[in-house]
Amino acid sequence: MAIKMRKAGIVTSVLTSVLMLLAVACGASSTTPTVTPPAAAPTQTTLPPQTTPTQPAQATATAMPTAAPTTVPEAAPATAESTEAATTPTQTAETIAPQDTAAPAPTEQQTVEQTVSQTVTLLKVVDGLEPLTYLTHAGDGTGRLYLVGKQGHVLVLEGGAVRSQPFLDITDRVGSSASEQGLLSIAFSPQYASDNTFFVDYTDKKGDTVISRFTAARDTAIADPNSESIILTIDQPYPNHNGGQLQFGPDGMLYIGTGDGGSGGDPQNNGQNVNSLLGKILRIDVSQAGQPYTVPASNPPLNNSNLREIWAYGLRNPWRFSFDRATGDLYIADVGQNKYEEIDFQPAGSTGGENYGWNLREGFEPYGGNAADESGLTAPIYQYGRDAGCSVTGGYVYRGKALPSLDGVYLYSDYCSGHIWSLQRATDGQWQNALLLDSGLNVSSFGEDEAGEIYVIDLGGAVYQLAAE
Ligand SMILES: [Ca+2]
Ligand SMILES: [Ca+2]
Repeated sequence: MAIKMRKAGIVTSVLTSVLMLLAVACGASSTTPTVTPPAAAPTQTTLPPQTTPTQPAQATATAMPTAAPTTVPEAAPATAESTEAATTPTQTAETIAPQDTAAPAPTEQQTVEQTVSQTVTLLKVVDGLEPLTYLTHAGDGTGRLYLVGKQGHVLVLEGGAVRSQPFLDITDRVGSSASEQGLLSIAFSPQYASDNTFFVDYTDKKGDTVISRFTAARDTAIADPNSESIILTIDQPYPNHNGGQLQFGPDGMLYIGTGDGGSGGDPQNNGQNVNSLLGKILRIDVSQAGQPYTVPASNPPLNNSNLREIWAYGLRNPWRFSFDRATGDLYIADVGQNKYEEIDFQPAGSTGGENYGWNLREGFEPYGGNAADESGLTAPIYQYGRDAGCSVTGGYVYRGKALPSLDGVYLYSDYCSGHIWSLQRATDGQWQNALLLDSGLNVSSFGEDEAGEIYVIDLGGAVYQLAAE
């Protein structure tokens, strides 16, 4: 009943978002909308026109102290992906597709599913907001939650209500016209209590990726939009696949997810190109004042690439990734092309350099006529097909207190199907996947509060908390 009520409450916002989205992280393709956009969503309107890219800008990266974003040719050709369709959320039951031999099909998932599904529900925290892409906390003991709005606001959720004054408003520089563009995530410095610093990842008015440092007044939770110091820009050849996740690792380094730049099939081969920052997880040190960032000497050398920021590669659009706060393990949810959504894994203690396969492989399968050779590639720990969704939304390993049965379980969802799943490694080392619940939402992201409780973000502008039933 609770879920039914929630669905009714978000109909309008879902309709609004369905038009522009296709899946925030997806890669999902341009399909003619089947519903009419409410007039009140002027900035979230059109899907990219289906034109064929002509001269995509070369993806390059520049480290800049304080300057304005680099300029690129007015471009951003539209996406050209073909077979992914924008669909309204479906409620199809999960069927676990057989995995390849690298990850044998779980054998006890039914048991896990029953145990978990009886204990978990979603409680609505707030709705009716602008399109949301992320939620996080500042680690400062205040209990405040920060809601990231696609158009360039960061809102403060305090005492169960959203404050009228935003934490940050950078709508003047965020470009969010395409479904995967906008303010995509923020991350507070691990030393926020002393350095008042946080970082943002957005696409600018030209569609290029900008990663910036800002400062805030911590007591009032108000950030100065003029405090922006751009630390990294990445030219984007296409509007989609912009990555967008920032996370500080347990090592204090800032990890950045970048998409392959976009279009479909990675036409520039950025994922496998260690001389491009696209299609990667980057790892940089932003702890030193007075310079944009430094590259940790411990980053892996990759074929003598000069781009030492690269930590891992072969990714398509790692829209969301996170670290297990207890173990330091890294979970990367990489949005698939036409067939498979996948969860990638990097154990704590990794020295980096993993090649997650794109665009040689999609999930466990060869892609684009490539040979089946898996040598040197890191396979996913799990994949699912179009019967279960169309755009994976990575979450977190649960380490809160409210749901002890989920301790150590990785939670994730799919933007299109709204299913929320659990994934955990059994004592025999095999990964077990189970359907936790059907949210009925367009899950754009998960978020954690300081205590490790988990929130589910609907792109339509609502936040739910995962709770015991
Ligand atoms: Ca792009
Ligand atoms: Ca892969």
